[in-house]
Amino acid sequence: MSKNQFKGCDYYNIDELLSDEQKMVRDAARQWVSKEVSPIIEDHCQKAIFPKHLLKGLGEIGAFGPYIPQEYGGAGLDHISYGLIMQELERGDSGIRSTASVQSSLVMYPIFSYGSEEQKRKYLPKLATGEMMGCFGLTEPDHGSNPSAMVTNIKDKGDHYLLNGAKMWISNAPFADIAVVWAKNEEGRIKGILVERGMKGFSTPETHGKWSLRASATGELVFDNVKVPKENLLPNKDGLGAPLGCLDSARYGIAWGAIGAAMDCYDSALRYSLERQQFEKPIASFQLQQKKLAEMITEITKAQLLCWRLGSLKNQGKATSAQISMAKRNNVNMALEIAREARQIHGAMGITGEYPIMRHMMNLESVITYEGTHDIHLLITGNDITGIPSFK
Ligand code: TGC
Ligand code: FAD
Repeated sequence: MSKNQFKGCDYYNIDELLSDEQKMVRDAARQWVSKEVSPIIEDHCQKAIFPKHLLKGLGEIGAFGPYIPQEYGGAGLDHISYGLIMQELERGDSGIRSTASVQSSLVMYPIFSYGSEEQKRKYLPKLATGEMMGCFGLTEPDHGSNPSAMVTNIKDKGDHYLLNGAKMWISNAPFADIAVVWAKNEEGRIKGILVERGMKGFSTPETHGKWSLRASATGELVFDNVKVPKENLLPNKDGLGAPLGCLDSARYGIAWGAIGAAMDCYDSALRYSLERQQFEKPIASFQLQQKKLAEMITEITKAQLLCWRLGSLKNQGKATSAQISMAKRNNVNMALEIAREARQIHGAMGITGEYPIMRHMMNLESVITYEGTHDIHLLITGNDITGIPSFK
């Protein structure tokens, strides 16, 4: 079976809700993924190699900072366009979407929203083209769901800060040129600081042995008395709300991205079930297989509508963090369930790299954990509707 037969799903004519620009951006990303990602991704995943040669193309299709204004090198697009790009990238592979999510929402967004004018001019244009790559360090070995307890810290030494601590599970860390790092100052206030590769005492060991997101490079950030110039501090926001604000943007992109992975699994399962014959009939003719396929397209359609509405609210500046959590949680879980069902429809073939299913399924096991776990997003909804936080 060719890997490039993908057709998008549009059961409810959602394309009619999209502008010409949004459809153009989506189609360009779709074509790029079919041409550049689909043919090579399985091999890179099997070998656990990040396809670094794709960075230039990601920059060219506007995947780095799609909603950052053009004067800073971004594409100046709206949030639905951003979502559609993430959807198409994750149709290719969650690891590729991850790289773009981190660069856009966790590196460019905080520099754009919390940075000085000099920081914006220095970093954003190069980040937009992929000439410079970034990563985002919030999670620590002992502080994942509860980042407020982080121990990484900065001390004011007059003309510089001294940074100590460690971050873990950091996407893009092994090759990033800069890291947006969240650390506590002497008063215990969380600050964002830009750490550059090459600073003495800063290292980024790679995390090996992952069964998930194998084509994404993950690593640690280790800070051993790193001297960071004062001008590298993000001056315009601090407190836990600063990193969590970045997560809102990334979680929003993931809600769309998960639809891409689900569409790829559905597309492959539908085609396979129509071609594969057992008991002298296509397996698609059996009610049990039709139930799986019908439920898949129903869930994908619901997820698309959720994201389209969320994107419209985001474009109006009205999307809440809790609404974003609901969409991230629902859509990633939806995609994971679809990947599992699609794997069964493909029978034994479903475990091979001949089809994208098992790769999506394994990737989604990370996606359901990072950017806030499935449980944490449920608790965010619980907090929002009851007014009672139950995290602690
Ligand atoms: P809490 O007391 O609720 O809030 C502290 C302050 O933050 C504000 N806030 C937010 N601001 C913006 N956006 C949000 N989503 C926000 N949620 C809360 C809040 O208003 C408050 O502000 P202020 O001014 O009153 O101080 O905080 P808490 O300590 O009780 O924690 C709440 C909880 C558990 C929901 C939060 O810590 C959380 O979301 N934990 C999950 C951690 C997480 O998602 N980590 C992700 C790391 S990055 C990553 O995974 C990248 S993967 C990238 C890829 O490869 O794609
Ligand atoms: P824990 O917080 O230890 O949670 C373990 C389990 O306990 C989960 O099921 C969780 O839901 C549950 N739990 C925790 N607290 C509660 C509670 N209050 N109530 C109920 N249940 C609870 N982080 C970054 O900062 N930057 C990155 O670029 C990044 N990239 C990542 C890439 C990958 C491939 C992965 C796997 C992770 C990445 N992360 C990154 C880290 C990710 O955000 C964390 O793994 C995630 O936030 C969960 O933290 P944890 O793994 O420490 O799990």
